[in-house]
Amino acid sequence: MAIVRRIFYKYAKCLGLIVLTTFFAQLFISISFFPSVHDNLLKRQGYTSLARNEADDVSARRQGPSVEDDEDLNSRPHNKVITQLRLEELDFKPTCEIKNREAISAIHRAKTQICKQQIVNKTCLIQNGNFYPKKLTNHCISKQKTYGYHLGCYLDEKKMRLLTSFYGNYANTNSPTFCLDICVQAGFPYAGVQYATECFCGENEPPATAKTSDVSCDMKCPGDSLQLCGGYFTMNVYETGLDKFLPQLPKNPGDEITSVQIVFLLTLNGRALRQVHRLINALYRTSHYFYIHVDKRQDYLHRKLLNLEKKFPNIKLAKKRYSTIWGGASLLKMLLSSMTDISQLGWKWDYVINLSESDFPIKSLEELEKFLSANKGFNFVKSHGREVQRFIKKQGLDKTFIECETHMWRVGERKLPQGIVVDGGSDWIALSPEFVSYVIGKHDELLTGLEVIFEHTLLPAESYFHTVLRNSHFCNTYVDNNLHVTNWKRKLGCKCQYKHVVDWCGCSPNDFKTEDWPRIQNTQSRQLFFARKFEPIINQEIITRVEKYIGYTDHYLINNLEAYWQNLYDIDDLTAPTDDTILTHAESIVRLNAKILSGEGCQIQTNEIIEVNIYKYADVYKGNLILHKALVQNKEVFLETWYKPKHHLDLNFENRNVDFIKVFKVSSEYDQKEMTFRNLGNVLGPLSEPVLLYQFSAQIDKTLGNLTVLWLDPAGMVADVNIIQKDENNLTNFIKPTIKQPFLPGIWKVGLFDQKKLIARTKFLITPLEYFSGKEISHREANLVHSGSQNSYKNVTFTKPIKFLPEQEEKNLLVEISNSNIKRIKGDLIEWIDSLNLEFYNVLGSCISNRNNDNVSCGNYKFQQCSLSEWSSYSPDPKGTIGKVDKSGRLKRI
Ligand SMILES: *[C@@H]1O[C@H](CO)[C@@H](O)[C@H](O)[C@H]1NC(C)=O
Ligand SMILES: *[C@@H]1O[C@H](CO)[C@@H](O)[C@H](O)[C@H]1NC(C)=O
Ligand SMILES: *[C@@H]1O[C@H](CO)[C@@H](O)[C@H](O)[C@H]1NC(C)=O
Ligand SMILES: *[C@@H]1O[C@H](CO)[C@@H](O)[C@H](O)[C@H]1NC(C)=O
Ligand SMILES: *[C@@H]1O[C@H](CO)[C@@H](O)[C@H](O)[C@H]1NC(C)=O
Ligand SMILES: CC(=O)N[C@H]1CO[C@H](CO)[C@@H](O)[C@@H]1O
Repeated sequence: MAIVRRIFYKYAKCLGLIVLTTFFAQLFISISFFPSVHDNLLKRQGYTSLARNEADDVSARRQGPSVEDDEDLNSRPHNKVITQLRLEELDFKPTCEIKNREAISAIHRAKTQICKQQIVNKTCLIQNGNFYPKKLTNHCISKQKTYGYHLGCYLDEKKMRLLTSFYGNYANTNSPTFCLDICVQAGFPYAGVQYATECFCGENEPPATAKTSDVSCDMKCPGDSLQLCGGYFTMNVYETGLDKFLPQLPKNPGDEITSVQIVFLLTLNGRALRQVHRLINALYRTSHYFYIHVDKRQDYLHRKLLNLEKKFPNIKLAKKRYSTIWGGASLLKMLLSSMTDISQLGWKWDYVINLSESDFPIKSLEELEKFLSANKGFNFVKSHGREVQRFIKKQGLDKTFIECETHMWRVGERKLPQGIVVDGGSDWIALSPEFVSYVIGKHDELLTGLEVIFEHTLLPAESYFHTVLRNSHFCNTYVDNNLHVTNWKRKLGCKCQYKHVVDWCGCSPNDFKTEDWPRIQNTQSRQLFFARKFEPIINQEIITRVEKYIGYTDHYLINNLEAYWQNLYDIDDLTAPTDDTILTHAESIVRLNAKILSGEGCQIQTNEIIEVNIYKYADVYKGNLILHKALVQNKEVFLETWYKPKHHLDLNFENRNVDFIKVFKVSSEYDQKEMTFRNLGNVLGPLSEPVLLYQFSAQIDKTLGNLTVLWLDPAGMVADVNIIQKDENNLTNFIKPTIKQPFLPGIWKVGLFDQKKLIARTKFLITPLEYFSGKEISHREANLVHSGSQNSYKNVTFTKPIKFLPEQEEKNLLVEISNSNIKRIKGDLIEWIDSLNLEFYNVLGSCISNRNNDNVSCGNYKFQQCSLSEWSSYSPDPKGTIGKVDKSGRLKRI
């Protein structure tokens, strides 16, 4: 049981990693374009032919980019539809009878009883009808207009509609109140009902000349038979009580700067420490402040940044840390808690700006200061700019979500309260201290009500601040600009990639790469000061280019400007004891290095692994670096060993032209959005999730039929078969085999076949584990994780023998070896591990780090000082290191 639990833990951790790499990903559900009401109305062929039996929702008309499939997925119930709660799976008695199918599905999918109980409890409260507020007060109401005031019956015209901002057709529910609610929600001053089922909203009062006798508005409302809902081309028009909403337009600054002090609220995740340093270098002035929240699970980043607090009085790290998930309700909790903290630090500031490790300024800080100093008191948020009902649907605001087990469970529909405007969009913000102090201060009924709603909202940070702004007395400080440009590529970014953390399909923007440069350049004359996302592990050149663009002139002085290092493993990580695969792997590489040195007459003894770093140069992966302790000539020193995976792609069998195959490779942590593996060193263990990536060039042989992929396990068994349909017109794709964990350790082969002919072949290593949960693996554990999962293999038989498959005799041998491998532990196991790694990795060199900065000769080998080895993580990296404060209050890198 313990083992199973540990495997599960490890598995959950892998998942977590994948989540995290893509996590601070923009939290933004894509919104598809909704054609203006006007277009729609003009498009219809005459009024009466309007499709009156269309779904009870305006969003039935669809248009626009890649989000459509998302919506389908979002409205689909999860897994098999279960209509009754299986009480026998619960160790508690539900407080009510749960009828909602989404809630039932969530309760069954949740793993722990405590989470199940939480979902049950909330669902019961919601079912009772007293959970959410039914009505909230909007404090941004008009002095002249009154909610529900009937202006009269007006004549409408087919060519010139009276109210043009929204149109919806509600065959069962329409009524003046129903329509008024919709128009209030969207923030419009006028609502009108027509032809019984139609609801219109508008910004401008209909002309008095269109007014007609009330008897012309004579159709009963489907949602309330006591009320009238206009007639044939006649409309009952009402006031919503709101004024026409106009966001503020920020001033363009003059040349004078009145002083402005900014709090940069950095909410960080991941391990890109050097990039965080680079960002702080770019934004630092002694007059500004940094408040840093590091995700609770990211102890590496947190540990490394803690030093800054001691060095700089204007940098503080959040003490209360949250584990936030993509789209999770905890995100808003974290932001509000951070803002509360900020307000108690005694800092004097004019703006708080929210940034992550993947943001970077695209204008000089002086330009931002000028701009903000000219616009003090405003609040910067970006609205979705679409039709509100559609936004609510896309964003899932009309659904209840409950966060537990680091998952957002969808448990059913809800009705948003009457009376308030619903707004949202991007979750990148710049807020004034007055507004922040209102939000975190003594709660009025509006804030308390919104709190209940947003604690159960997907992507809360994308709507909360917008909605509070629009409904509070701060509504006239609203600026529709988040100061950010975001690299949306929805085709790549909207792949439902967060399904394992939320019951929803979300989108994420892409990283900027060198080729996206024009997009940044185009922002020059616009009031945009930051861009996202930037990830040096994907592309660093663009960051250097942006720096130059915003006025950096020191690049020629910066050592290793094109190098990038990112930590993968650190001995002090809280999770280090369970990094069994990477630890097993790193120790083996280090032994391999000792063997090579021994061949040079240099005997060393290797000791514990301190760090593993990824090393890239000029955006090309150059290998991994392992920092470890060792005894060299009986002195304990630090060595850093540089190594790289070998390539394993065989093409050109039988002289066929297969030049079209550009990539045919297995690794793990494939990032669909960036179309790259995050596991650059191909370090795979039995519990990894390998993925095959293939990339064909357009020169692909047109006569080729479907291609077949065969996965062969180390025992010579076919584990999975996949078909690549060439006609799918998709030349880059990935295949995730259906093989279950644990993968049989050893060398796996993957073949690509045209009919029965082998045209490409690769292999990958599943390393056996020397460690299990940080301890030397036992017989029992090895038996569990090293024996494979052959019962999950596809059952395939081949009529003709294929060269790729072993002959029977060889197969028998392989099975025998594989069976005996399962039993290997200790020295015997290490020997096996080392022989495998030898086949898959090349050691490229080692450097030494000792006190007296000397080169050290050992046998025929001469260790260079790491600080002098340009590949070493000890090599100077001014751009990735926090600089020193100079006279002007900036951080100087050199
Ligand atoms: C659910 O409600 C029951 C009964 O009110 C209570 O005893 C229990 O602690 C609640 N559980 C959770 C997880 O909220
Ligand atoms: C390729 O596979 C598809 C789907 O499996 C099948 O419909 C099609 O006939 C196959 N084409 C060839 C040339 O075998
Ligand atoms: C090909 O398929 C992959 C994986 O589904 C997808 O990411 C990519 O966008 C597709 N490309 C095209 C051109 O359809
Ligand atoms: C695999 O298929 C063969 C023939 O189709 C069948 O005889 C054999 O029992 C199957 N094996 C398993 C494990 O299902
Ligand atoms: C160490 O070796 C490097 C190159 O091999 C050389 O440039 C450097 O001067 C040496 N340093 C010392 C202190 O000997
Ligand atoms: C409103 C807000 O502050 N939003 C964002 C701040 O930055 C993080 C990314 O680090 C976003 O995820 C928040 O939603």
